Amino acid sequence: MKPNIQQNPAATSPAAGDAASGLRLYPGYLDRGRQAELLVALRDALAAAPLFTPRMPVSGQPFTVRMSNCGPLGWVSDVDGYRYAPKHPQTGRQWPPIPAILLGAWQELGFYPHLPEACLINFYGPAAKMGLHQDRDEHDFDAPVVSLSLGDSCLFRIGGRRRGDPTRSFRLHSGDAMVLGAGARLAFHGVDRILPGTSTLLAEGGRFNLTLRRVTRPEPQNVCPSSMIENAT
Ligand SMILES: O=C(O)CCC(=O)C(=O)O
Ligand SMILES: [Mn+2]
Repeated sequence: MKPNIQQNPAATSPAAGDAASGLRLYPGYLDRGRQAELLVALRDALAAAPLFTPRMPVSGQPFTVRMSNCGPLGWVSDVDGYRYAPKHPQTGRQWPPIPAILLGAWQELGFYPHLPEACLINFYGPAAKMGLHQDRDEHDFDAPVVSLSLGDSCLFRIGGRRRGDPTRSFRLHSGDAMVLGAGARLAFHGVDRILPGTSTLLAEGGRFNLTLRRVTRPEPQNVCPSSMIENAT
C-alpha cells in the first residue's frame, strides 16, 4: 500500500519544538475496506481477550478508557503499577496474536528492524479520555510507537519531553496512522476528548486506538529481516 504521508501535520507553531520532529501522521492510511478488515480481526482478538477496566497505581481509581492487548506482552495497570504482562489479568490466558494488518503497518511505517511485542487496544466511549503521559515502560526507546485509529475521531494532544512544555492538538480520524519516533518518542501526549457520531465504522460508536510497541531491547545481532515480518503477515 502507498502510505499517505504527512510530516508534522500540526506543526503550526514553533512551540512544537524538537520533540515533535519524530511525529509522523498518515491521514487515511487505512481505507474504509481495510478498516473494516482490521475491525474483524480486532473483534476476534477481543473475543479471546475481553476489554477490562485498568486502574491507577496506588489509588485504584478506574481509567475511563477500557483496554485489552494482543501480542506476546500486554500493557496493564492496577494498584501495583504499570507493567507489561504476558497474560490477561482477568482470564489468565495469553494475549492473542497481533493481527497481520497491524504487523504490516509496523513494517511499513516503523522503520525498525524488529517485531513489535505489544499491541495495546484502547476503547474510548463517548466520555472517555486519556491524560497527558509519556510511553516509557519499554526498554528500547529507539523503537517507535505506531498507532492506528478506528471509529469516532478524537482530539489528540501532544507536547514535548517535559510535562510543562507547550502542547498543541489536532484531530485523529478513523483509518489514520501515527508514529511517535526519534525526538517525539518520549513526547507527552493524550486524548482530550472523543467526537461522538463522527464515524459509522463501529455500530456501538466510540473509538478504538491500537498502539504497537517494542517492549524489550533486542539482542544486537538479532536483526529481523523484513522477509520474516512479511511471512508473519
Ligand atoms: O488513543 C490514543 O490515540 C493514544 C493512546 C495512548 O497514548 C496510549 O495508549 O498510550
Ligand atoms: Mn501513550
